[in-house]
Amino acid sequence: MNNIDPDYQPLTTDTLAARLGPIKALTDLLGSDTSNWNSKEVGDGNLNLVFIVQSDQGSVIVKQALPYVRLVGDSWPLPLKRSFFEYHALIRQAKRAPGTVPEIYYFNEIQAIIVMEFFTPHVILRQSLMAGKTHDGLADTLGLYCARTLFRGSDLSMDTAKRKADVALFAESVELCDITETLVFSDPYFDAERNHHTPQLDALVATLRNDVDLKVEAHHLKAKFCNNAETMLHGDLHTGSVMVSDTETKVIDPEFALYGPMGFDIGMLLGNFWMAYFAQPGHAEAPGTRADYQDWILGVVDRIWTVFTSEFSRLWREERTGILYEKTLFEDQGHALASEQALAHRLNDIWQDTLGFAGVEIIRRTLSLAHIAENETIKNDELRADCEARGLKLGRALVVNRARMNCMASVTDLARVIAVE
Ligand code: SR1
Ligand code: MG
Repeated sequence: MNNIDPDYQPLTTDTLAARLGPIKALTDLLGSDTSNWNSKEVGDGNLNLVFIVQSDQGSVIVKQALPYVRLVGDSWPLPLKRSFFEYHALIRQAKRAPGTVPEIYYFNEIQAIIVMEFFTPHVILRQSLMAGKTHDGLADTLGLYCARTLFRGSDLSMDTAKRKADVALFAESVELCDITETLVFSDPYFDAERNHHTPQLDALVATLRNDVDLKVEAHHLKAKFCNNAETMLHGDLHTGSVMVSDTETKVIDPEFALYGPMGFDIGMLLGNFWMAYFAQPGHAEAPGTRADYQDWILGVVDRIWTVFTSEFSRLWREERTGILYEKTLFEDQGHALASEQALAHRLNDIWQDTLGFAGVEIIRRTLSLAHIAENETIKNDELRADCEARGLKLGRALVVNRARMNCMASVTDLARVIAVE
């Protein structure tokens, strides 16, 4: 269903200033002389229009949803209401993890427009990972962001009535949820119409599609994604949803926000770092020159998990006010140990989910519709297939063996072995 309001009009660089000029929030930032506004369309994602609008007074991002999937065209309609879910996710994330998401200046539901803070000189993390750049503080910010948004959006923290209302609100995001259910958890495992892959991977793809253990585990993960409304997720937390400068890390684009299992966001994030790790030979200045950088990526992954668990544990001990594992039944009854035991169990569940969701993310970014620039920009087909095959090997191991991998070091070691074999 895609009911488009008759007043909806996509913006263009020619019409933007005239259409947004009357809005006070924008004139406050850019000045009222719209002839001085300069707009550039920079959207390179799969779905939306994105404009940078600058004047000599300031700059903003104007993001507008299109009524279809930009990656595919108008043959695949998509509701404009995703802009509403992105807006609601951003205002919640701003409260739960202050300083990590763009400030919103203006929202128009009918036009599906969000005007928000322009991060400059930041770039999309995925581009930086291809260029071999390091960023101080990246892992810490991402680990804190995950712990704070996931904990504070759950029944560990939220007022139960508000949380139930929120679950109902985001449950309306049916079409975007369906994209994830289909593209991440189903399409990769059969010859779906929208799939594509590097031809040199034909034999490996056929093997994976006949791999019963993999299919069963991928579907256990799909059941968890569909049935476990544990917290408000970003829903699309890959390295294209992170912006970085030398000193700052920001998280953008939560239009796929929904209630789901905590491990989904962290898993997608780590899966994208592991794919960037395996893609480095495709971006190396000369063979073998990215080894130190690959180590840096694995260090980032390790640190994200360490910071996540440490902050999640702190929140558990200091901020647990929701209906789950109530302090009155644990610490206040003199059962501090029970509280720590429950925390350890929860973290272990999140860890196993994280590995599994990382694995399905790696597999879908190689076999399904939406791939990643780290691999797509490797011009040499053999080299690209080689990088992708290594990722797939790790992805399969994460999905199938996640219950037997009990620490990050075991995953890091496995990634290192796969990278050189
Ligand atoms: C049709 S949309 C394809 C992918 O792009 C988005 O960023 C999500 O990752 C989605 O799965
Ligand atoms: Mg996006």
